[in-house]
Amino acid sequence: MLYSDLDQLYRKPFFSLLQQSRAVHDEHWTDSSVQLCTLLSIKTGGCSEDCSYCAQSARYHTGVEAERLMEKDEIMERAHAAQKSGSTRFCMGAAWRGVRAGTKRFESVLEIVREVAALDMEVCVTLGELGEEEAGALHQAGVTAYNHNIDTSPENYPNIVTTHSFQDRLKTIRHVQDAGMSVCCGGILGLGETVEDRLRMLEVISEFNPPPESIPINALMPMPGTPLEGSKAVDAFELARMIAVTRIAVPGARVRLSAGRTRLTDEAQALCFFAGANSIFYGDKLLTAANPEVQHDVALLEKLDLKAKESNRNAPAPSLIPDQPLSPTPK
Ligand code: SAM
Ligand code: DTB
Ligand code: SF4
Repeated sequence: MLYSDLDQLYRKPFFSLLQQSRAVHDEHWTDSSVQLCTLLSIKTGGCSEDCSYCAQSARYHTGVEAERLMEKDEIMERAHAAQKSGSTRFCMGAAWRGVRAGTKRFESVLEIVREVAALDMEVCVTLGELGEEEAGALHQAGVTAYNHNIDTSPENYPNIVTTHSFQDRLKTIRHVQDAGMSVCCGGILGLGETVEDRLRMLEVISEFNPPPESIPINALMPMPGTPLEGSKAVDAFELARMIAVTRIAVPGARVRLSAGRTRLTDEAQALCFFAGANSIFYGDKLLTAANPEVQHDVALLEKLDLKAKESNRNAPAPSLIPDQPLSPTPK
């Protein structure tokens, strides 16, 4: 969707915007289900990159220690536990700039993916930059979706990260699409960006062809020791507005109310679900930061008459929209 259209939507009176996004939501999503995704940091800290929001960058003194890749047995224990608690998607994150085929580390990840995939959960990984070969191998091993966020507008990106570029992010996303995996791509609110930046970010994501399967909207968790530790909390109404515009711009995507829910009231979360959010991270921890307790989320979903989405490993990735250019474009 064009920036001017997104801007027009964003500036609508709050209730008209929510009414419109709710109508779009009801048209595309008939079963009021919420996707429950459990995150696990399989390789924590010590990252070479300088993303200024991230507790795992080696450049900042955040108290997060650099760890080795977690053992497969421990990961499987966590995956079983996630499944038992009702989660249907298991998302493994690694604090790496990227991965390379032929390395021991990549081979270990492929082995882990094969085992998790056998549990019949949707498998998502977020490992940083990928080339064509790595994307194909991950797909082959059983990854259903790859998370790679663009985080903010192309214009603001260099203010947030200097060790890789916005174009690098788009290239990886292209490789994920070419390999036939679903793309999970979103961003963060609260990095000091303008509303224009937020909508530019959404303009880029909403023009992806094939479209993203899921769009995580994170509210910054200000991590001690990072350059953004003192950032102001994201306003819940601005968050709901952004979710509503995202729902209208990409009706078929799961819009995930992601990091930052511990700082939202139940009522604010309900507003975000009404606006069109239909996915959450579920489990007491994100990667290094806190998330609401499972019991609390179960009770909240029950109060709102929302049910958990079933796992569907066999759902195809979103298809190309005919007569529209590929996006991101091949480089
Ligand atoms: N290293 C990989 C990468 O950068 O793509 C994967 C892990 S990285 C932690 C995944 C995403 O988590 C980031 O792109 C960002 O959107 C989100 N994230 C990281 N730290 C955050 C924070 N403090 N608050 C909110 N979101 C955060
Ligand atoms: C996404 O968009 N948010 C998740 C997931 N994708 C990998 C990560 C949130 C991280 C929050 C900060 C932390 O736990 O360190
Ligand atoms: Fe590394 Fe990812 Fe954190 Fe950036 S967001 S510092 S690439 S783990």
